[in-house]
Amino acid sequence: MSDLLVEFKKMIVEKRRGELQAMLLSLPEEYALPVIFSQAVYPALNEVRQLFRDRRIGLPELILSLDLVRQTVEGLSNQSGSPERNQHVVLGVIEGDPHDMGKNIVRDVYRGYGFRVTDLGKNLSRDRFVSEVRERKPDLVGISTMMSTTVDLVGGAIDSIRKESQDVRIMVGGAFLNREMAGRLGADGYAESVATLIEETEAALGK
Ligand code: B12
Repeated sequence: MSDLLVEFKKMIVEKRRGELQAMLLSLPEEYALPVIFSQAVYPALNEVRQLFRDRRIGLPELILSLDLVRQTVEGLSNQSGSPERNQHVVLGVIEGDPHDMGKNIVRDVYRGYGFRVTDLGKNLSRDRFVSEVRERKPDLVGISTMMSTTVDLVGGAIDSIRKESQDVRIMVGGAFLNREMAGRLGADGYAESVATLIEETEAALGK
């Protein structure tokens, strides 16, 4: 890994916001988005989560760090110059779950890769997903949940979306889901994290 990307990752983990912003503006052109994501941003995300698990940082610090990761992804996405794709993603968190930080990072990575994204926010009922699919006719719906208690609601939303449209593809993700559960709930795709998000999404869209 290049020294620059090692430094970039450290800046995120150590929350050196000012330096990070300056570096975002001066990154050499040869650093393509997938390389920066996989070698700096994503390892930084993992390191921050590990620090939290090891109780070396607390919840407020975790939230600040996750927000900085998200802002970094957003900054990279805005300047990525990725070709626009003609694909529309509608994204949101299922009802009863207030956790939206994972969803927000997913949204910004999609935008960075040229997808058009409609972010519906959080606390979305199955009816809301259905009405958005009816009106917007997206290529893909992404449903996020971080809680075990809301996983079944994701399955319900998928069933209802299927009744509305056979064409739309559905991806799910979030802390308590895994590939096997995603399949059981009837999703077309699952991504454990943004590290595999684009490949998994392309596979789901190709189904
Ligand atoms: C941060 C946090 C909060 C923050 C949320 C801030 C926010 N705006 O999101 C706050 C403090 C508000 C919060 C509140 C609560 N929380 Co909380 N929270 C967490 C914590 C520590 C981290 C979650 C997170 O954001 N992770 C960071 C993201 C980046 O994680 P990620 O999983 O890697 O995200 C990736 C993937 O999931 C994937 N992905 C995500 N979405 C999608 C969508 C698609 C389509 C795809 C393809 C992929 C994908 O890509 C992401 C990026 O790589 C977790 C513990 C943990 N270790 O996970 C508990 C946790 C989720 N919380 C929990 C609970 C219980 C609560 C509360 C109910 C606590 C309470 N009793 O009050 C409250 C909610 C109250 C309410 N209003 O209902 C529990 C859930 C337990 C369960 N059985 O479900 C957890 C697991 C903690 C625990 N161990 O008990 N929480």
